[in-house]
Amino acid sequence: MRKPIIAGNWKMNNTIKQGESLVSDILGKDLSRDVEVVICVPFTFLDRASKLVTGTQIKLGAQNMHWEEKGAYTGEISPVMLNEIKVEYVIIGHSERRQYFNETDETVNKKIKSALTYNLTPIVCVGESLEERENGKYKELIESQVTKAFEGITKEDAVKTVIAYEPIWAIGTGKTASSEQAEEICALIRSILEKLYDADTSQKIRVLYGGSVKPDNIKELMNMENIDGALVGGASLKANDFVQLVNYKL
Ligand code: G2H
Repeated sequence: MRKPIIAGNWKMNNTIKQGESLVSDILGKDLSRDVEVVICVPFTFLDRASKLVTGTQIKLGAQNMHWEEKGAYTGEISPVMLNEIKVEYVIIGHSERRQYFNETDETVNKKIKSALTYNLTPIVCVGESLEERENGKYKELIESQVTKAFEGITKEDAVKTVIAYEPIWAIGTGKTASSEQAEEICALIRSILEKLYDADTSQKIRVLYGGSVKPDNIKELMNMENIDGALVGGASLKANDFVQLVNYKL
């Protein structure tokens, strides 16, 4: 049984003050115990957020990290620094990082390995652009992204990861992939994992969908066999919406 995850990706939103108020609004409501709840907040809020969520059901994630432990990498944050403030998850290779900050399949692979070394759970993002979807090459692209991301990673480590399928054309655009489209690719990802490892390993890895997930489409998505949760941007910035997503079963 794969425990569902609802992970908020705040992106570059919320000052410390705004973050405190959002976290306290979320914690003020009942959250389903059957769901793993994660918030991935900006670096400036991580330390404060870590104190706020300690002892609660909410787990903390970063939105990026460098693969090295320390060194001359101006502007970067290391896995050791995330460990120090009890961060448990880290988003790796979000399409916005691939698109605006030159992340490649190679850096994604290095970051996943490093996250695993430092006991952080990587939420590995993959997904195709509109052009790739329209030219019909999207399945090959997903296969290549997943294969390169997991290169050199053992199955014992692979089961500790989470994958998020985020079609770029559905991110922040209000266009959601239909639940069937999302399921098709999440199932494909599982079959790629089966090829890379084995059936048992592929059944253990949680695959999330991300891209304009909202309270009114979460149920349909979660009903799909291969979708184990959601990586949520916009709707994670409103306490009511986020809590409704967490409580999708209720
Ligand atoms: C996709 C998603 C969260 P949104 O980037 O990672 O954002 O829900 O705003 O489309």
